Amino acid sequence: MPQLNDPAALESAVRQTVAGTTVSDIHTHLFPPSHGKLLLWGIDELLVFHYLVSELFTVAPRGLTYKKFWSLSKAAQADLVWEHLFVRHGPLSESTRGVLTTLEKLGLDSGQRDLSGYRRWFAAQKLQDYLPKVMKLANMDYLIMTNNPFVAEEAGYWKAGLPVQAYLKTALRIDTLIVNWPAAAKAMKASGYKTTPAGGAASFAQARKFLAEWVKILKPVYLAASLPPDFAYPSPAMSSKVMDQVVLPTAKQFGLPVAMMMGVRKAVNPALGDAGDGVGESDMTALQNLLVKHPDAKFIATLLSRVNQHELCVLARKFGHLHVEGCWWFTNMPSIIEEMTRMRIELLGTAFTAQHSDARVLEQVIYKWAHTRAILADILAEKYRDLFATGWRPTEAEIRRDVRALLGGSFEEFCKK
Ligand code: FIX
Ligand code: ZN
Repeated sequence: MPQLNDPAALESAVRQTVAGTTVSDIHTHLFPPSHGKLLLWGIDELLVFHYLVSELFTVAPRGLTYKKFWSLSKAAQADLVWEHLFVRHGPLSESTRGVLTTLEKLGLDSGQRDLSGYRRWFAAQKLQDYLPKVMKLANMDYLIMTNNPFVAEEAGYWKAGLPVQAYLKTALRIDTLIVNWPAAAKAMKASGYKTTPAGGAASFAQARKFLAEWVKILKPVYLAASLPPDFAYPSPAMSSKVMDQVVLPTAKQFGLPVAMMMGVRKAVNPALGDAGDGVGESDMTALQNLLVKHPDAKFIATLLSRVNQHELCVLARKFGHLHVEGCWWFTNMPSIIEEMTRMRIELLGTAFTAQHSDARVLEQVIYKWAHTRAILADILAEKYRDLFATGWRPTEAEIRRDVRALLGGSFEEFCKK
């Protein structure tokens, strides 16, 4: 493959490659269509996505209490979001713009502002054809779900052994086990495991048995847990014991990475429901200590606070068994994606995963990837321009290799390590 010797040809190759490279979406909250209402899709779900609910309450009239809002039908909630965040105020936020990008990519004219027309269009979609259509629009080869055995409804669907598309992969979500052992012990006991709220060797052995059962059912790509900013390791807390005696032995036994999603302040405003979580700067020594103590494990990390991002990159330079991924949640905003992605390329080259969608509603993968691709294209055009200035001449194949690395390739290499 010839080297690219002309800056303009180089830039166009970079932009075309970012636009055309298949993405593997390694963190979502989507579900198989066979798991019923768990899979959220359609315009009303897009409008009542919890990011937009919290934004609604930044402008809603005082008379709209949380209680009143939650008593409304989903369509009535969506009407309020549309009225206040799109009609009465410019849809300039990332979440409002995302809904409009999604409509545009689906071939609907957001300029018409025709919510009832959009509703009719979505109502006419048949999920078995629509799901692959959305995957294709986002140019995704597979996505990884979030599968929580401590949510009875989810567990029930998995135990029923319903059909699941091969391109819907799983992640075994174990927050409860780590941050709320008594609740986890109670739930496992209800499933027949001899676990006690006090924990201890026998209980932890039963919890390992529980996880092994779910590894067999889900065949997960990784184990995952979101953790509070003050998660400490090692510590006298039960969470530290569970990491050492349940989570890490299971991860090593099955060769599964442990995804540490750090920095969530759960339910800072409980009245907002899923929209009520906040963010806090994490103590990164917890992750550092895990890396030092468990060189034979693999850790994936995404941090919720913008403040932690530089330290995370430096940690990933020190430990090859740490893989940095995604601009998570409150960092999944263009200005922060730009800053984080530049920093990560400058510190880690292509040895990280640039993004995940974190989609809770199916069609969000369309806008989240469209928006990220636009940012990534600008950054990489500049980075390859800088490379060109050194006299280095990349080939188109090398550009394809590097872009794919950032969009799932490095993650797959890391998982195979
Ligand atoms: O813990 C998580 O996986 C978070 O991404 C979610 O809890 C959060 O509500 C979300 O969907 C953010 O985008
Ligand atoms: Zn998530």
